[in-house]
This record gives sequence, structure tokens and C-alpha cells, in this order.
Amino acid sequence: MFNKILIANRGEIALRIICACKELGIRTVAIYSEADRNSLPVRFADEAICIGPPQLSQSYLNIPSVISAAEISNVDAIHPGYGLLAENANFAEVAETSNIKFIGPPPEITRLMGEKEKARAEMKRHGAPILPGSEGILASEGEAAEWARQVGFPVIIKASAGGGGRGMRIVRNEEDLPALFKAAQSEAAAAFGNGDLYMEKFIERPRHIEFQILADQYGNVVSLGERECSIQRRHQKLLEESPSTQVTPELREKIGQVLSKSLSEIGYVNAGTIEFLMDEDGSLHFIEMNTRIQVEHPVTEMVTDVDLVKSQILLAAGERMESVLHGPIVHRGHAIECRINAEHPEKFTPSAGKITAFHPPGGTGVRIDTAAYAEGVIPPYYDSLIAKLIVRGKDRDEACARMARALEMFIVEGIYTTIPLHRKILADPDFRAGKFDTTFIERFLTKTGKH
Ligand code: MV4
Repeated sequence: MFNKILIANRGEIALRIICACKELGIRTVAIYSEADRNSLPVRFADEAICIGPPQLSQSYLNIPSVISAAEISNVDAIHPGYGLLAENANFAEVAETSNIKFIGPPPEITRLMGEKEKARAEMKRHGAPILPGSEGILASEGEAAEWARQVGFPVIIKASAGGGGRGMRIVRNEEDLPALFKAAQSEAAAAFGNGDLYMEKFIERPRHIEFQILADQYGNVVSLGERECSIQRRHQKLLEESPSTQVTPELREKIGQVLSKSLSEIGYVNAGTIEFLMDEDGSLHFIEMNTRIQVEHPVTEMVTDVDLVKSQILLAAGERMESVLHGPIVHRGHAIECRINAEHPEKFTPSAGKITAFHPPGGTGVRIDTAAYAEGVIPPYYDSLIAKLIVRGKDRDEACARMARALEMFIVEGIYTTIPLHRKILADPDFRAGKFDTTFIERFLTKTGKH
């Protein structure tokens, strides 16, 4: 087992990784920028190293600085958390060249899944259900038009180097295709330095449902079921839950088996998330894979009782699945997470500054993942997520009631947060009835006004 792990991240996820390490008896090294000197990860890690000024490019994204800190502190492994360098295959490669274990999949797998068209082809080859669409990178507008006629309009053009909603164009008829193709290509080239495009059938009002998997180094891959992530605004998730009301035990079992087999064949290792779109018929179609621990991992932890971050560390150290999991995966109850962002709840503009009062709710079935505290300062340089409020209940109704009361009792003063927005979502009859898809929030914001 590892003696010491460097945490290449900040905020709540850095603290979450420290919790896992403490429970495993592993020492921790926090790295921090000058803006995070007074942060809780710095306080609770065994060692802390300042790696630079506040700007991300000069601190948490600066690979030489992060690797130097790892070498100076003599760690055995690096946990990247999510965002930042978590899906940077070059970073993983540099770490392993320095004899430091990267807690995540091998760099070749990260690189493969980062090329969305290749990931799609590879998952198809191994039997995962994908949407009708193009094969290979679209060579020209003409080829795009041929595929679109075959697939049938509407189609969506996506950037292979994109993901998470950037560089996409919906094409509703053939006349619009040339202009939209050119726009997507130049946008992708400018944003990712790679203009490669592919095409899929466009699903009008999909649900976004993702599956959590864990994989050991010996070809064992288990599914921990799904998370329903349809409540998003501009590709930023606001609220997630597990299970999805739309996934039957049979569908969960079937997708779980397909993923175990395909990802084992691909040679996947560590934790991963496979994103699907659900169409109106309730069928799931693979769209992309994330090779990191995700922000919303706690909802899976709450319904399975598996500590995903501890599992990542044990799997990276070479443990076998049977010794990482305490038995078969059992799903119990229902969990919901609300992402509390330091943003104006109606304008969604970032809100940095000093938190003057902070009272998180507690009680049965309530979990808060946060690095925020009273009198603490939220710096303006980073992601606006300041807390995750997670609840579990015996069923969805109990989880919703518990979330509503927990939101009511969550006090944050001095900055704006999205808590008032979440209170309104929890009060919405359609949300309560489980009637929503990825277009819910836009219609909700129009309906509730002031947007
Ligand atoms: C789609 C789609 C409809 N059809 N692909 C957006 C984020 C990226 N991960 C994939 N996205 C979409 N891909 C096909 N073939 C609709 C979206 C989409 C979306 C997906 C999940 C959650 C929210 C979304 C909001 C708008 C569009």
C-alpha cells in the first residue's frame, strides 16, 4: 500500500481525498496556490507545499510545479481529483516516469477516451449501444451530408476533442449543413487545437444518465449503477440523483454487464463514468466516458455504501476487486445531491469573497462535502462549487423531503449561492414527480421568471 499521496487538487475534492487517506492510514501532501494558503486541505493534510500564484496556469495546472512538489515530498502516488489535470494523459505519463503512481487509468486509456470519436468506435466494437452516426472523422462537408442523409435529420455534429457540450452543432436540414460544419470545425480547431468532427443522430429531449464503474488491474470490472444527471444548465450539472426513476432493474443489469465486458476487454483500470443519453423509448445510448472520479460520486456512495475514493486508491495500489468491495453491489434507498455554487442564483454570475456566516444542515441521512467555513474566503480564480449537499432516504419521496428541509436549514452569508435556486427546484411538482429531461432547467427558469 502507498505510504504517502499527493493531492493535485483543491477545495472540497482535496478534502474528500484527505478523508479517504486518513481512513486508510496513508499520509497526505496538499499542494496549494497563494490564494488557498488558509484552506482546509492545507490544514488537514500532513504536509502542504505552496506551488505558485493564484492563477491556475501557474499553480494547479503547472505540471512541472506539481511533479516537483511530489518529488520533494517523496510521495508514492498522486490523486488528481476531478477537473484540473485529472484527464491529462501527459501528466499521468510524467508522474509514472518519475516512479509516482497516477491514481487513475493508464495514460493510453485516458488518451483514447479523450478522443470522443475513437471512444465511440471502441465502445461500439466491444458491444456497447451507440447512436446511429458517422464512422471515423468526417473528412468533408460532402461526407457529412452523406452520413446525415443515411442517419436522417436532425443530426448533431460534435468535436472529437470536445466533450461536455463544447463545439457542438445541431443540424435540422441539409441546407444548413455546410455552414454549421464549417462553424463547428473552426470552433473546435480554435478551442482544442483539433478540428476533427463526427456526427450522431440528434435526440431531442434526452435524459443524461451515467454509470459508475470500478476496475482492477486483473480485468475485473463492476458496475455500481447509474446516476441521473439531467438537471443541468449550460452543461453544468446542478443536481444529481441515484437511482434514476427511468432505469429498471433489468436495464441496470443489462448495461452493467455490457460495461463490465467491454471495459474489461479495453483494459480499463480504476474508477470511470460512462455517459449515456436516454431517448423517449427509454433506451440508453453511449456518448462518452470520463476517466476520473466525478463531482457527483457521493450519490453512488450513498446508495451502495462503497467508498469510491478509497476504492480508487486500493485499485491503484494493485488490490483485487474482491478485496476492495465487501461483497456484491447492493442498491439501497435513494440519494440526491445539490451542487451549491458561489453564484448569483438567478444571474449565475460568480460571487467571490468572505463567507460571514456558515451553518450546514445535519441530521439523519444528510452529508455535506465542502471545504468552506465561516470567515473563510472564496477566491475568484477557481470553479464556483463551494459545497455539495447530499441526502439519502428510503425512497425518492423521503430523499426529496429531506433535501428540501436541509436546504431550508443551510445558512451561507456574505456571498451569493445557488441554495435559493435548489429550494425552488425541490418545490417544483414536475421535479417531485420525476418528470424531467435535460431541457427542464431552461423551461423552469423561464416559468419561475427573472431570467
Ligand atoms: C447529444 C444530445 C442529443 N443528441 N447528442 C451535451 C453534452 C455532451 N456530453 C453531449 N451533449 C448532448 N449530446 C445527441 N446525439 C444532446 C446533448 C445535450 C445535453 C446532454 C446531456 C445533458 C445536457 C445536455 C444539454 C444540451 C444538449
